[in-house]
Amino acid sequence: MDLLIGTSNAGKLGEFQELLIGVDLRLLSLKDVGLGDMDVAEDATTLEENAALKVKAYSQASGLITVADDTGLYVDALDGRPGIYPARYGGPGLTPKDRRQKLLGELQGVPAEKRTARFVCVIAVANPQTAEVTHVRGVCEGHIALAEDESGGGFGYDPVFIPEGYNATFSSLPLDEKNRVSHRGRAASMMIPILRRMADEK
Ligand code: ITT
Repeated sequence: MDLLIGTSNAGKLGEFQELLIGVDLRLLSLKDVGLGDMDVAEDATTLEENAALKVKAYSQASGLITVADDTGLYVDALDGRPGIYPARYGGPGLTPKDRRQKLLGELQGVPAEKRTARFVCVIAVANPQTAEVTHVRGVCEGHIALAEDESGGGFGYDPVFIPEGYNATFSSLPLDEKNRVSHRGRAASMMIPILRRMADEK
C-alpha cells in the first residue's frame, strides 16, 4: 500500500520514515506526489482538528491514504504556552532558533524543577475512498533545558527539550532513541496497527 506522509516539515518527515521502517508500506512525501508547495491553513482550536484538516486536504489532493500530525508544546511555568501553535510562537518571521531563544528568555530565572513541559502529538490517518479520519495521541513529558544544546541534532524545539528520564535534550539523542520515547513515536506505535489493517484490507 502507498502511504503519503503529509508534512512540509523535513524533521517530521525523517522521523516518520524511521518510525515506519519494517511496516510493509511504500512511503511517499508531498514532494514525491507534486504537492510540495501545498499549504493547508491550520486554523482550528485542537490538535485533533488541525491534524484532520491537514490529512483530509492532502489525501483528497493526492487520492492516497495519508498520515499527518499536529504537535503542541505545553510549558507549565508559561500557563501552557507555546501550546497548540509552537510554530507561530513569538510571532511571524522568526527562525526555529529565534523561537527557542524566546522560550528560554521567557523562562529566565525559572529553576530546573519548575520547567516541566510536554510535547503532545496527534497523528491522523485519512482514507480518501471513505473520507474516514482516525486519530491517535502520544505524549512525552519532560522539561525545558536551562540553555540551548548546540549539538546540532533534531529540529524545532529539540535543542531545548529534555525528555523525562534523560539528562540530555532530544537533539543529542540518536533518532531511533528519540522515536522510542517521543510524543510522535508513542503516537506512531498506536497508528502502526491501524495502517497494517488498512494495508490488509486493500
Ligand atoms: P506540518 O504542519 O507541515 O507537519 P509544522 O512544522 O507546521 O509542519 P506543526 O503545525 O505540528 O508542524 O508545528 C509544530 C511545531 O512544533 C513546529 O515548529 C515544529 O518544529 C515543532 N515540533 C513538532 N514536533 C517536534 C519535535 O518532535 N521536536 C521538536 N519540535 C517539534
